[in-house]
Amino acid sequence: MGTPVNIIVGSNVWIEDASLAWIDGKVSKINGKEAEIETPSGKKVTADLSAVYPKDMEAPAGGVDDMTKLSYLHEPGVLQNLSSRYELNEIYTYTGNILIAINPFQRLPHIYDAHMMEQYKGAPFGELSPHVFAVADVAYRAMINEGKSNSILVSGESGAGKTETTKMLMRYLAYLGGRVATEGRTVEQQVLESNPVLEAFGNAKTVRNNNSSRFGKFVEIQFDKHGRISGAAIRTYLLERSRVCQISDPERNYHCFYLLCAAPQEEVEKYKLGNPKSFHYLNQSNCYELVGVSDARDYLATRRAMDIVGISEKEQDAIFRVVAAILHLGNIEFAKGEEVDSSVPKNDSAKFHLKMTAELLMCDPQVLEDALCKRVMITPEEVIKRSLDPLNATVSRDGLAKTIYSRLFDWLVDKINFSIGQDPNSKSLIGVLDIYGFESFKTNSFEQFCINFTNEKLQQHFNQHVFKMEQEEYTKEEIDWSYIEFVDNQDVLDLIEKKPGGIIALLDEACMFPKSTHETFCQKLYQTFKVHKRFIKPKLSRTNFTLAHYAGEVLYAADQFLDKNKDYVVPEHQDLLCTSKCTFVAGLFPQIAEESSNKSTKFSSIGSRFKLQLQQLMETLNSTEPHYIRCVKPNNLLKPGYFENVNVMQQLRCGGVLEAIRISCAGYPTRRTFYEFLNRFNLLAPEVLEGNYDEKVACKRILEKKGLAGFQIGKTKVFLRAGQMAELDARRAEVLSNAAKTIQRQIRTHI
Ligand code: AD9
Ligand code: MG
Repeated sequence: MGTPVNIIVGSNVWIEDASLAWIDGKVSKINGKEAEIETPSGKKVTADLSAVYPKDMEAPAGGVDDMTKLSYLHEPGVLQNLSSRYELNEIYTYTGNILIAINPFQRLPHIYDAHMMEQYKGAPFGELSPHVFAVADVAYRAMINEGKSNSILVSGESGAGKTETTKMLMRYLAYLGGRVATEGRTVEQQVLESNPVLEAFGNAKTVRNNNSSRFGKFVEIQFDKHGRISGAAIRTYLLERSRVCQISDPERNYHCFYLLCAAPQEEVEKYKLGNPKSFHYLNQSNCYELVGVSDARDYLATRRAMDIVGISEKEQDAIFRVVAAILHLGNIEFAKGEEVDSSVPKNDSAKFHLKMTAELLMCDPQVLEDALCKRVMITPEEVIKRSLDPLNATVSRDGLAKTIYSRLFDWLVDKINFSIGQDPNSKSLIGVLDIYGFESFKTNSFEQFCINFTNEKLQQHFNQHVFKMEQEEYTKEEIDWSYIEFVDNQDVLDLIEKKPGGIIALLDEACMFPKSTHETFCQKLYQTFKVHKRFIKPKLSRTNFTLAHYAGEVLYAADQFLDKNKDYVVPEHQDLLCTSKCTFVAGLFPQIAEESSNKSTKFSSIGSRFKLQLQQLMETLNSTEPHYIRCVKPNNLLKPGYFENVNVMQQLRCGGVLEAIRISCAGYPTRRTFYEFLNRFNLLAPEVLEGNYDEKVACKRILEKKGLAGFQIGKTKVFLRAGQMAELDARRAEVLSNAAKTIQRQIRTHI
């Protein structure tokens, strides 16, 4: 992405560096294609001339607020700009219309207060410093003025600040579309208070973020014809279920478990809770408390937020009773029973927790024990009760915990949606998307596969919007345009989601076929995608595969793909809970009418359902005008003040930010129809329009007369290079002010 410039001895330049990404220096010698560079520390390095970039010595010390204003546009320039701004706590920077937000990891004073909101309200985009409020404001104005739905897509890796950014956007939209001085539970207040509720049940401390969202979220805020918030719909995606029963040090389970253990004494006693250390689902990790967070206070805050979003006292009690039940459930350990391969609660403690679980879920303890330890097999001849060994009984127990928890989470989302209410007459909406960023760990499983699939989809949306649409417009207008290359990811998407033959389809097939194992599934993948350039079979591995994603290669371990893809509630669990005496619990497990006796036809998979959800999301997004916010995590210490170059660079590459910068500068960012152009600028050369004229020719002549070059004339529009519009506007202002002076003079002479 370099600008071809002459590099000579004495030039100030940037060169690549393994640990700092880029370092600066002065060229001391040039030998053929190689340059010798002296760094400020006195070190001498040689580098290929093609890898040496000029450094802008005139660049303002505090950086520029829009990357497209950089005079030398290349990676080191971009990085330098962001880092010098970050040092001054300027965490926001534009790249054209894209907002880059770098996590400050500290509360910056006043930048989100009421006064700030007031300032951004209605201010033209770009007039004030870059800010999330400015993006929300543009979306809101566009919606009001054009009656079109808008969406704001927030992306970035875990801990980059997506959720915080989303909350700021929602707060600002609630400010713009709220009813001033209305008391009580307003729609906008409910929309805002849905956040703490969902965070209590869907967020957890991970290594990457102390408050990591373990689900994706799309909030659709509906507005009435006066621009006031009139309803909202929250859609969530793929809650991480495995966390309920499996955590590793130093992570935590979902916040709600710890909040409940820190509840007022009478509640803790009512549910026979106590120290989180005594529960298996929590004590697999040594982390119980979070620095700067009071679980006791958050418990009360969550209760208050639940009140506001319309969850009744009775429902809240039932919700926390279910949360407590899950903790007790996790403590039911099994030992071998008398019969071969059977199991029974291990000891008195296990029996106590079994009794507690049954009591809290309001179901029969014996039926609960059977549901955990036995399976009913129906053959054409008879009904057989088969026992599970302790290991399988534990798997059954964990399965039950995950099912109950995910049903509880879905219930919360439905309830919030119901109580906020949808506005059927809403003409336009603003959607805010806060979804997990690209993930690549040492071992990656089905969750990462789905997450990365999401990111491929969103990347394509971004590509289409920023790149394809731009280029299509140029092609449509038949203007000369050498195509900027970008990596199209349609091939990865096909590989994943094509029906038939994509990975998800093959996985579903494997799940439906009783004899398949993860090995046979992988063999099938290896065979099918032998020559696919995005699919790599690692040498020596029989159960792993690598996908070349747009953001890099990710190695997936397929050993749990089949299990995790099965969207299946054990019938014994279903029967147990749908007959619970607690209407809330029974309501989480509605009885589904048997549609057909053939169960295999009713197969549903997490992968396919997720794919469908994503398709719907993309359809919604495609019907809106998108705005993008790219969040960046400056360091992995989660501390203020550290800006890790290599880390940030990697994130900018993954998010397509660098390509976006390149295209907005290399292309023609400003365009006007011939009519609009003439209307605005004919006064620059009125003689051009005298007599018969052709609009297109007239536009061209005005531009030429004003000495501009590099612009393009399309079929219906004029395309201007960055900065040219400003130049024309300045001349127009000059002409107008001269004209005004002349008129004043004439008036004066007449008096
Ligand atoms: V994840 O994919 O859900 O794990 P996010 O959502 O991208 O992740 P989050 O918004 O939760 O990250 O931000 C992580 C932490 O960074 C927050 O808990 C805050 O402590 C901190 N943060 C993020 N943005 C800001 C901000 N604008 N001001 C102050 C911030 N602190
Ligand atoms: Mg988040």
